[in-house]
Amino acid sequence: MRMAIKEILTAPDPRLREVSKPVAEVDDALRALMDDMLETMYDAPGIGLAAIQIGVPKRVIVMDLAGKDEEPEPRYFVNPEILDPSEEMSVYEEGCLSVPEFFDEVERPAKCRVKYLDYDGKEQILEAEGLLATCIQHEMDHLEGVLFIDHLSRLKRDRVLKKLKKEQRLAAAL
Ligand code: GNR
Ligand code: NI
Repeated sequence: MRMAIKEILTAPDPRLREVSKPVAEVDDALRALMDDMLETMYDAPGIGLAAIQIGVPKRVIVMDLAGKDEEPEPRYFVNPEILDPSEEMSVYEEGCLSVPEFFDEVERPAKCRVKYLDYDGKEQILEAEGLLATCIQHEMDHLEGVLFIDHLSRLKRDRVLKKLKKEQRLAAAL
C-alpha cells in the first residue's frame, strides 16, 4: 500500500468551514484516502484526523488512540453518526492539528454510540467513552465545519485566530 503525507489545513482556511458530503461507496479509492489520512495523522502527530483537514470534503475520519509504546490501533469511520449522547458531560483539554499550538478545555457528552462504515464498508456500532468519545465528537464537528475553538468564548476564539493569521502572514513573507 503506497501512502502519502498530505498538507494539513490550518485555521482560518475557509475550507475547514465546509460541510463534508456523505460517501456513496467504500471502494479502493476511498481506502487510499484513508491510508493517506492515517499516515498524515501519524506524521503530525495526532490522534485523529478528518478528511476536510487535508482538503477533502468527505465524511471520513481516522483515529488511533494507542500510546506511543503500544501496538498501533488504527480506526476508520465512514459516514459516522452519533447516537444516544449521554446527559453526563466530561471536560477534556483539546487540541487540533488545524489550530496548531493551542489547547483548551471543552465540555462534551461523556459517552455516546457511533454508527459508521468501517474500512471494508461494513456497518458497525461502537460504544465510546473517555478520550474516544471526546475525539469522535471533535472529528464529527470537523465534518460540519466546526472547530473546537468554536466551543470557547468569542474572546478566546478571536485571539487564537488573530495569532494564526499573523503567523501565516509572516510565513508567507519569507
Ligand atoms: O491530535 C489531536 N488530539 C486531540 C486531543 C484532545 C481532543 C481531540 C484531539 S483531536 C487532535 C487531532 C485533530 O485535530 N483532529 O481533528
Ligand atoms: Ni481537529
